[in-house]
Amino acid sequence: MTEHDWHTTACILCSNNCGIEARLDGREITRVRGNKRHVGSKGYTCEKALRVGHYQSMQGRLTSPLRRESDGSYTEIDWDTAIREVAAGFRRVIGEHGTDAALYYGGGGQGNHLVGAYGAATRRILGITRRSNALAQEKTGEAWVEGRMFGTHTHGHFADAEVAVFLGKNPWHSHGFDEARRVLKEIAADDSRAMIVIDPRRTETAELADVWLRVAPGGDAYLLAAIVGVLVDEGLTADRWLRDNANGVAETTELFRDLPIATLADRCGIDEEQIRSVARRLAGASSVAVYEDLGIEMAPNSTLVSYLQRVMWNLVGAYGAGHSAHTAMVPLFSYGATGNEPLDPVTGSPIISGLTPCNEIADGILADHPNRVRALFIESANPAHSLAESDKFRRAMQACDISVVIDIAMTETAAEADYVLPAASQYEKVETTFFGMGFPDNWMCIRPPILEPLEGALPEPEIHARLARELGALDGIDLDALRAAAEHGDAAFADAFMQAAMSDPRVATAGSIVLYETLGRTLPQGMAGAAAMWFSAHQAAMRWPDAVRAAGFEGEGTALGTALWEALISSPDGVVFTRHDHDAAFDLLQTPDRKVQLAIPDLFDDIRALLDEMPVYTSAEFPFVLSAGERRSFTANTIMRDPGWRKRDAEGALRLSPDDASSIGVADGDRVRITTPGGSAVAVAEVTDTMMAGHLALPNGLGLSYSPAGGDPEVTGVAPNELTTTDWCDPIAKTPWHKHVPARLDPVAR
Ligand SMILES: Nc1nc2c(c(=O)[nH]1)N[C@H]1C(S)=C(S)[C@@H](COP(=O)(O)OP(=O)(O)OC[C@H]3O[C@@H](n4cnc5c(=O)[nH]c(N)nc54)[C@H](O)[C@@H]3O)O[C@H]1N2
Ligand SMILES: Nc1nc2c(c(=O)[nH]1)N[C@H]1C(S)=C(S)[C@@H](COP(=O)(O)OP(=O)(O)OC[C@H]3O[C@@H](n4cnc5c(=O)[nH]c(N)nc54)[C@H](O)[C@@H]3O)O[C@H]1N2
Ligand code: SF4
Ligand SMILES: [Mo]
Repeated sequence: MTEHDWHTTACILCSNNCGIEARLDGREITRVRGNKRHVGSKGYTCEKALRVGHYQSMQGRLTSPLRRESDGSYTEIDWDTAIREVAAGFRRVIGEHGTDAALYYGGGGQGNHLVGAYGAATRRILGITRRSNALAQEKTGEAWVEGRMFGTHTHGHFADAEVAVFLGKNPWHSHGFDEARRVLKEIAADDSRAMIVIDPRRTETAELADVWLRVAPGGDAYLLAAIVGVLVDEGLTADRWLRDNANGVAETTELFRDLPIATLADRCGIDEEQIRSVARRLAGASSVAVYEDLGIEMAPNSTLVSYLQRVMWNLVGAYGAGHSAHTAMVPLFSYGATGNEPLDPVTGSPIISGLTPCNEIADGILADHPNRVRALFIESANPAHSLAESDKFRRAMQACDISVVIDIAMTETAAEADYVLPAASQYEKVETTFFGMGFPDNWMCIRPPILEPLEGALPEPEIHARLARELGALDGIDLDALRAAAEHGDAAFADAFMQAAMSDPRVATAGSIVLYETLGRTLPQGMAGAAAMWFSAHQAAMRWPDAVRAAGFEGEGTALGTALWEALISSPDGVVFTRHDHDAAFDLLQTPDRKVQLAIPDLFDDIRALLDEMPVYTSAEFPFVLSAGERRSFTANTIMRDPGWRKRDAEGALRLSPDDASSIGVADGDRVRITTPGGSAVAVAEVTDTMMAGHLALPNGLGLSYSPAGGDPEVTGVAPNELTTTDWCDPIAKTPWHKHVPARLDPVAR
């Protein structure tokens, strides 16, 4: 690769993965600009992409596999030794204690998901059935609701909906759809459209809103029940639409009839008239799109709120008009919940979408139970920092017989592992993400590496392939024959691969690794890891042939899949792979009768209980509510370890209202001690009138340790999960209430 050159790639700092062009100076990304040719982002970026070079050039990249010795120190070992010992270690634990004894955590970040396709093969080879990842501390409640109502995932069309509602979501900073800031400004400037923001904080998005509902923290269930109550009470429901397109309508609406709206309004802290006018605006709109996110998914009543907001927009007929299900080249996870989810053998909690609840992983390991987890396989995730109650997770890792972490850096999680395997960075290997949720158009982008892997590090597909070989999973598979077929073109390879998969179960088990070792070897330099997507491309063509053709691909059967695959593998600007008509939304529903199932009777008692006495989670000891993990201008989960990437808010300030600041006697910039039931920390205070009295916010992703060149490790800011506890969570999905942590503040002497 040449120096001083622009390379087409993507920003990896949030799920949008905006297309960028990066200029390389040796191995450093020195300049970044938006890629105007990119099918999704069309040149858009936010300020974070421009500083993504701090990811690629971070100090302390891992360059050798490491083994932890009995004194706790790490020894560098060669790759062959590492692969042999990790394979033997997992095999031994599973052999002695059964497949329940191992858990796979992670499998992808914001910009890398090919990892997950290869990790899945390793899981199948080892027989690991337990798994989890960050989705099981945010989206499993939503998935439980969506599975019941739609049998699949739905997404709002914010770019063109008449009314856009952001519920505990600040897209100005957190994005979540293409060109978020441009779209927000467009809605704000258009008198015929409306933006409704439901958030206790006057966020950057709230500033642009037509209606800002300043809900009391944790009050969303009351607010949404009230809006639904008004829709029913004032006869604003789309009755004809509901008759044609939904089941369970009468039994659901019955619950909301004659609700005391004034009482609910009082509880959520919003004026009854404002609630009524919002309900009327929703009912009068031709399309409504709602985005729920962590502000409700990590707060009291989270699963219930996920349900109530969907009752709201379906009662006004917004499925297919602002929302719809969508295609997915690879589904991020399953949205097929039925309410009869299997229970975890140790903790008894439901395994929603196949994922062990994050808040219970540590307890499941530390439990004195014969089926407890004793082996942890972690990749592309930093759970010792990102999961509730970090100290408990660290203890759980230490209690395991074996743990392995695959990462690019010595993270908080890697520092607890028995084996640490160094991965190539996201600019040093082919990558993609599985976050595509577009409708009527959906896109996917496979991006080639722009750099060689750092010496000593390997791309994950190669790590998994080596593990598979060591475990004997490829023995007896005629890889040469498949490779030869691949040389003869895609049709020949498709024939040969399908036949091999049908006649030999080992081919299906090692799936993506077989593709990597055969088709992958025939792809251009650096692209072998993309081979896993070959199967997905063919599957997409089989599932949605008309939509794939409408997106511009030609052919029938395998030929259509080949056309799509060949475009994907050679289009770093991304590919629109399905194009639907708007009215195809109902074809994509996965319910048996292709109708919305409005009723989830399991939640009806919780709705009735909203009229009981309202629970209060604060106390005299902990009078504040802390939102632990806010998204800001320079936060990006724990992807950016170098604090120098932040142009402002260097330490990640604790935000509080002027009233609270004066009552406890702190000024802007002072140090303040925050104490919760889980722990205590000192932060720098930012006094801001965007905060409501009684409400505090700390950013997400701070408190990482980093050693500047030649220096000692430094920790900047507060790690939010030193303040959280695993028992503080939703009763159904066990998702944490990080946005509602009771807290106390004390000034720190200057
Ligand atoms: N800059 C940046 N962008 C990111 C990320 C990042 O780390 N940094 N991470 C990405 C990831 S993984 C995710 S999941 C998304 C998350 O994206 P968001 O969910 O949008 O991010 P948050 O800032 O955590 O929370 C959203 C809002 O919830 C509000 N909130 C707090 N308590 C309540 C409440 O009780 N009710 C309501 N209605 N609102 C409340 C907060 O004030 C905040 O404005 O962001 C993604 N994008
Ligand atoms: N208190 C509190 N906790 C939270 C949140 C909150 O709001 N409050 N937010 C939660 C949410 S929504 C999420 S999504 C999670 C995110 O937390 P995690 O799922 O743990 O993910 P990341 O922080 O994105 O960490 C990604 C890891 O991948 C590594 N990495 C980067 N590139 C590569 C690569 O190419 N290969 C490999 N193998 N590794 C790589 C990084 O070094 C990092 O260790 O945090 C959650 N934790
Ligand atoms: S952080 Fe900004 S530039 Fe990067 S993917 Fe997200 S929205 Fe795009
Ligand atoms: Mo997330």
